[in-house]
Amino acid sequence: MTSILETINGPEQLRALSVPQMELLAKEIRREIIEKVSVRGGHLAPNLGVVELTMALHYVFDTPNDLLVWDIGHQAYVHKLLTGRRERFHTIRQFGGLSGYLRRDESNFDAFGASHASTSISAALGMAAARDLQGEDHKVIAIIGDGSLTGGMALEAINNAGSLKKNLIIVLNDNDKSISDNVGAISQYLGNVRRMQTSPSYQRLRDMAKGSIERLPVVGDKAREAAGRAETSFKQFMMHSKSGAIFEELGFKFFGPFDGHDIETMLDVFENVKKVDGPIIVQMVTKKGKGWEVAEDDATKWHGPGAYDYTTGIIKKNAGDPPRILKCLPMPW
Ligand SMILES: Cc1ncc(C[n+]2csc(CCOP(=O)(O)OP(=O)(O)O)c2C)c(N)n1
Repeated sequence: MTSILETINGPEQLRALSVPQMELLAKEIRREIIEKVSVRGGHLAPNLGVVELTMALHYVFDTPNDLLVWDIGHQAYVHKLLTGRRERFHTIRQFGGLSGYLRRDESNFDAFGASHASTSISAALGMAAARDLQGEDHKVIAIIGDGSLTGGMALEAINNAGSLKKNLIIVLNDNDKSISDNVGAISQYLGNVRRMQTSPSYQRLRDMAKGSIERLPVVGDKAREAAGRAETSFKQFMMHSKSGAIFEELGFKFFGPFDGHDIETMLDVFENVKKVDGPIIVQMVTKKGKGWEVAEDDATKWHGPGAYDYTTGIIKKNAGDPPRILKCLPMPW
């Protein structure tokens, strides 16, 4: 039987799926990543953590016209699987194969190639400035982990973005981890954010959204059902929204935290933030290693393992054949 993943050649096919189908696809994607990465190793746990988040982003935003700017790019395997590179996925991190990070010459869905941490917000802000100069109106979305958010370049970009007020969406992939456990004040603050009260931005968004639901022309059962669904999701949106006061004071509208594994919630949240102007931060809480018990239990060990046996969850001492590049390079003798 054909899997859903085998039918996905780009985001168009993803956008035609229902939420239950997307949930099945999430399982298939995890299986594909666990199996293929086992051969030569790679960034396993970060990718297992962003399966639903990546699907929701490609579903809601008009990629590649809207620009997804992934920080580092080590967590972009799901993005690759959804953007026409599924059949070459087994070549990842091998000579002549797909890059383990993002490359603009590999796909027009790769808006930015990095591999260095903390670069995405700066890059996205530059893209937003270029967009405005050219009179275009696409969205620019930076996706950054809570570890990378603590890097100097990210903080410099926050400083800049909060004052320039350009339309820019920052999705904080908050898994409470860097390669190992996070340390420092920002990490502690983000933990507190999860326990804080409703933000003023959230209230503004709720009022705006409520108004737009009431104005929806309800014709026929399907439309009525859609309006009902939207109303329920706004209620969920309300309940979950907490305040990122520091970010609000720095000029951002802050939404979240939301469950970064709940596809339906994320579709609603991204649909809603799409309508909000100015710099925005959306906090999505994810679990590093999600969906594979061994990786969930020790996300540091499984951040970037070498080759492993996925039937036993044992990392191999010897990673198999030497990298192909050694066979291709001219020898110096
Ligand atoms: C400048 C720089 N320093 C260190 C690294 C090594 N590095 C790769 S992934 C990573 C962890 C990033 O944590 P986070 O942004 O929270 O992403 P997660 O892996 O948790 O999804 C680090 C530090 C890097 N890529 N670039």
